[in-house]
Amino acid sequence: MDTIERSWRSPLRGPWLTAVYGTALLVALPLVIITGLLDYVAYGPQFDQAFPTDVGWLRLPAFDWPTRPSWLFRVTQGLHVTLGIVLIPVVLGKLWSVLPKLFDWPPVRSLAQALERLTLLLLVGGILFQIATGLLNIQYSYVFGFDFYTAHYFGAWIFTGAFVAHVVIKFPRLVTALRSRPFGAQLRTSRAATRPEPPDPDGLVATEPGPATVSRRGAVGLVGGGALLLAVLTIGQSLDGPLRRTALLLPRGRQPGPGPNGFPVNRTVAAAGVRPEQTGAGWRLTLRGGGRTMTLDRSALLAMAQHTAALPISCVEGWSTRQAWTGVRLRDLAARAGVPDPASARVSSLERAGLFRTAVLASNQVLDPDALLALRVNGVDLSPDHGYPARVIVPALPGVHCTKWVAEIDFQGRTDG
Ligand SMILES: Nc1nc2c(c(=O)[nH]1)N[C@H]1C(S)=C(S)[C@@H](COP(=O)(O)O)O[C@H]1N2
Ligand SMILES: [Mo]
Repeated sequence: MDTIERSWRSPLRGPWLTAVYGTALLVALPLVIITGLLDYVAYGPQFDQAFPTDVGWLRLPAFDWPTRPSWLFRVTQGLHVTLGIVLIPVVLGKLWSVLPKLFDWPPVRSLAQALERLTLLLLVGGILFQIATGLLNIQYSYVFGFDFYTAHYFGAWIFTGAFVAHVVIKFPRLVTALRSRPFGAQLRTSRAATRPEPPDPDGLVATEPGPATVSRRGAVGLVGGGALLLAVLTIGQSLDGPLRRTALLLPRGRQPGPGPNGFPVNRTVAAAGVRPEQTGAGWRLTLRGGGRTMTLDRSALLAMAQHTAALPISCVEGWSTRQAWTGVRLRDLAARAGVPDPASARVSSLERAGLFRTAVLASNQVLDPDALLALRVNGVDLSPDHGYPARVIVPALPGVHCTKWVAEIDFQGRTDG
C-alpha cells in the first residue's frame, strides 16, 4: 500500500483539480449522450433500420423524427461526434487526476467500497470503450470482431448508468471542492507557488507530495488547449467553404475536387459495384404502390415539375455538407404511383450488396415539400459518385438513408384508410 501511494507525488492532485475537469464533463457528457440517443431515433427504429434493432426500453420514448429544421440531424450528429472527440483530453485529464484511486489496494475492503469500485470500473471502462469504438468507426476501421452499433449502443447505456451513479455519489464533493478555493486565484498561482491541497477524505492528495513540475493553470491549460486543438481539427468537417480544409482528422473528403460535384463522397460508384451500363440510357425508375407498378426513364422524370432545395448530407461519421439539389418531389412521385398519402416508402438502389442499398422513409419524410428524388446538384447532373441518375435527399434525414443510384421506390398506403 505504501509503495503505491508514494509513487503518486504530484502536488496538483486533489479535489479541486478533479472537480474542475469533472465539471467540464458533467456539463458536456449529457449532450453527447442525448445527441447519441436522438440519432438512434433519426434512423427510424419503427422500420427496424436503427441498429441494434432490438433494444427493449433502452431508448428515448418513440417519436417521429421531424424533417424540420433541415439541419437538425446535421447538428445532433455533428455535436455527438465533435464533442465526443473534443472531450478526450478532458477525460484523460480527469483520469490522471484520480489515478491513485484506480490502483486502490486492497481492492475490496467493504461492501460499499466494492460497489463504488464496480461503478468506477464501468465508468472508466465505459468511457474508454465508447471513445475507442466511436473513433474507430469514424476512421472506418471495424477492427473489432463485433458489431459497432450494438457495442456502442449498449456500451453507452452501461456508461450512462455508471455516470449517473457517479454524479449522484460525488456531486456534493464536487461542490465543496470548487468552493474550497477561488478558480481565478488557482489559475494565477505560479508553478513555484503551487502547494498541495490539504489531505482529503478520498485520498486524492498525495501523502508525500513532490515539487510541482507544472502549475494548476498549466494543467488546466494543457487539457483545455488539447480540447481546443481537437475542436479546430474536427469542426471543419461540419462546415462548407475553405474552412473545411482545417478538418485534418477527417479521413476523406477534405479536398473533394473542383466543380459543382466537388463535395465529399461516402461510397463511390465503383466501390458500390454499380456498372455504367446500369445507369445509362437503359436506366428506369420503378414506382410501386397500391399493387400497381410503373416505370419512368430519366427524361420522363426531367419532364415532371422540378424543385430545388438547399439541403445537407450529414453522415454518421460526423461530416456534413450543404448543397443545392434539384429534382422531382417525392410526394409527386407518390401521387404518380397512386398513393398520394403514403404511410412509408421503401427506396432501393441499383447496388446489389451492402447495408445501405435500401432505406425506408416515413410519411412526413416523403411528403415534405423539399423531399426530393434529386437528378441534379448545384445546377449540373449528379456525378456518378453522387448517385447518378437519381438519388434521395430529404431534410434532416441521416445521410445513410439518402440512397444513391435509386432503382425503385415502393410506396406503402395506410392500412386504416
Ligand atoms: N446506394 C447507396 N446509397 C448511399 C450510400 C451507399 O453506400 N450506397 N451511402 C450513404 C451514406 S452513408 C451517405 S453519408 C451518403 C453520402 O452521399 P454522397 O456520397 O453523395 O456525399 O450517401 C448515402 N447513400
Ligand atoms: Mo454516411
